[in-house]
Amino acid sequence: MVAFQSKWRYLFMFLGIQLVVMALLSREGYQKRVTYFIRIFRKPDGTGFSGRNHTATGITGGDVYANLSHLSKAHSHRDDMPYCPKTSPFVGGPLHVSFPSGLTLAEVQRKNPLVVRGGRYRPPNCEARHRTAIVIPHRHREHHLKFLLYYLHPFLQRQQLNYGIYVIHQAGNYTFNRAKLMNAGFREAMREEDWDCLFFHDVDLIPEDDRNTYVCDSNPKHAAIAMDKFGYKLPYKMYFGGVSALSPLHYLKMNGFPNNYWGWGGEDDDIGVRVSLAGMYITRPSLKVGRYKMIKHKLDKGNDVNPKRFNMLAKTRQTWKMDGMNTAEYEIISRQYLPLYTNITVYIGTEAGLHPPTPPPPPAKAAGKPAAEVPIKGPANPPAKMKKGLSEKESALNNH
Ligand code: BGN
Repeated sequence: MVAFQSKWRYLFMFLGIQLVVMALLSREGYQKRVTYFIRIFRKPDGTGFSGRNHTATGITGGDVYANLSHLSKAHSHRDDMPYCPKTSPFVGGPLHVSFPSGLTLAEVQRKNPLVVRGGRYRPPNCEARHRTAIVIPHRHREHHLKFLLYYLHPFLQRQQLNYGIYVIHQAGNYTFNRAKLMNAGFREAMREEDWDCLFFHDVDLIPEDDRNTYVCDSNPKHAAIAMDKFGYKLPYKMYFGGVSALSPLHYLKMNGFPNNYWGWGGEDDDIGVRVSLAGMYITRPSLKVGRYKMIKHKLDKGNDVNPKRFNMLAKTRQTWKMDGMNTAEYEIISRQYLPLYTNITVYIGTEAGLHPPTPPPPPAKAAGKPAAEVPIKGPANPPAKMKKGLSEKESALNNH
């Protein structure tokens, strides 16, 4: 009898240990199942804050404007306000993103009453811990810009940032140059404010999770790690396109971005290579958080695929110190402080330079016949020209 009892005891002990081991081995799945059951039995939380939509199929994402309305103008910004919490209470996770027809900029403005002239915002009842500038290279994409502004303003407000949005518009019809526009954007944004972080943002990418915080890391950050068009994963390991974040120091350390990639492709890879050549590395949010939806569109006019990109990329190691922020030349055509963003229109020249010497007109054949008209390359009345070389502020930062 005694022998029988101890046999059972051993058997139960053995089964118990097996259960514990199994639970430990399948910890992740085990936790998921437990959370799932807890969720079924839990009442909906009374805070009502999250604004997330739960459906039978799972989370479809919350309204990006949920619970922002109680931040009212009544709280005017004071100097003695406490710092905002390290993690914003408005951040909740996945966001619902769709592109309904009929959206107007007036509607975006109405939904963002605390955004002031030039697309600036500060949290009304606490001192922001971070100052972030968003730099958006742009031409002929007003339709996309409207959607980006609709989502980006409340997204940044959820993160309690002090922020400003800069749209850098390329003047004229010459081939688009994304990276050079960003060099201009960096300089013009820093001229206005001591931003501690700059987000270089494609106009057609909408963030889908507000835990993707628009603040800088200790190394350059690639934020658009999971885009819908690439099946929500990185297309290749070194990809640095879409949305990236650099502090002013990071930016100057790698001599900014290249100025000579005209047309589509390669400039983002060059920027990625510069990061490592300058002794830094790329950081990324998790795949779950760095999610973006792309607004579908055809390849733009004036942004043909750049056939020189392969050769140029092969030479980045030799060229990065000679071409970048220290050689960025452009002219400001206009600067408008619009209600939802600062619109800076820049003339960035052509592959031949800002104002390449024009060949002398062919001699007139017959006496008295007027010489052929020479096409004007730059703006008729060139305003504020940005000369080559770093500005005083940039040199100071770079020697820091
Ligand atoms: C890559 C492009 C990137 C682009 C991604 C995603 C090049 C250089 C080839 C050596 N790079 O192929 O610029 O962002 O695709 O579309 O073309």
